[in-house]
Amino acid sequence: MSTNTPPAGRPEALYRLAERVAIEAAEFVRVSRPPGRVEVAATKSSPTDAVTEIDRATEDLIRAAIAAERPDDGFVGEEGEDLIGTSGVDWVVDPIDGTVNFVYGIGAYGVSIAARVDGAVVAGCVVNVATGETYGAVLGGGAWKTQAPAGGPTTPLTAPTPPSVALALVATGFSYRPEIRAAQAAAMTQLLPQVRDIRRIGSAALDLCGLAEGRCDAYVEQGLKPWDLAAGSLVAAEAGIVLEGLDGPPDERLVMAAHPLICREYFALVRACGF
Ligand code: LIP
Repeated sequence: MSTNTPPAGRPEALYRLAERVAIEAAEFVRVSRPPGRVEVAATKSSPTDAVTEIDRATEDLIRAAIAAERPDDGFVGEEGEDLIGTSGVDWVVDPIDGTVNFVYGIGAYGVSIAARVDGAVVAGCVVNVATGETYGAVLGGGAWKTQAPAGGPTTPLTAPTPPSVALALVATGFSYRPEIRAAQAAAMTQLLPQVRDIRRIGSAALDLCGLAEGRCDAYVEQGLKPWDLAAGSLVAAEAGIVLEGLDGPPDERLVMAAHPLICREYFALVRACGF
């Protein structure tokens, strides 16, 4: 281990680094985006799973900024190779969560940076590039939102009491793979008549931050990668939201999230609908 990196780092210090880099990266994305539609550089899991050169350049910026401060940390990013560290800290990063929105110019895409210590997320920051809003959380330290511009007033986030499952506004998303999407649509056909409505914003990180601030009441999605989930799930959890997966913590197979007052009923409904 070099002498430059503290062994694990206090969550608050890791958050400050995540926030600084996320704000810098979000500004890079904002100024880099050309007018109109952004060119797709390549596709990944399917022809609809797009990546742009700006996704790649943003992840490079984030990797370099974090390595400059903490050269012995690991890194798991959507667009690059995993880096195994020696400090016990690794960073889980989606440089642009909501890439399709970014390509089309729909104002819901964010930079998501989370820090893990020995595999547990302890700090997370999501910056909505289109609005400049910054969401943050530290494990056991609460969640908050900072209005644009960066450094503006910060508001603690506590998820509001939901009306009921039947009146819950549910955020969701779908896989890039057609065969999985078809099964998800079939399950959603069962769920939709039993809740207020759904919203498919196109960014899991912003969906989870939206749960924390009451822009929706519940969430369900399958197929999320660690970088889609890491920072936003900490913001939601620290705002009082309960998150569960298929048989334990949320993972790629299933993410369900809701306020404690409705989570048991909602989770049972989601499973009964076939998710
Ligand atoms: C996106 C997720 C979203 C999901 C999309 C996509 P990306 O991540 O944030 O919730 O529904 O299919 O996976 O690909 O924009 O980083």
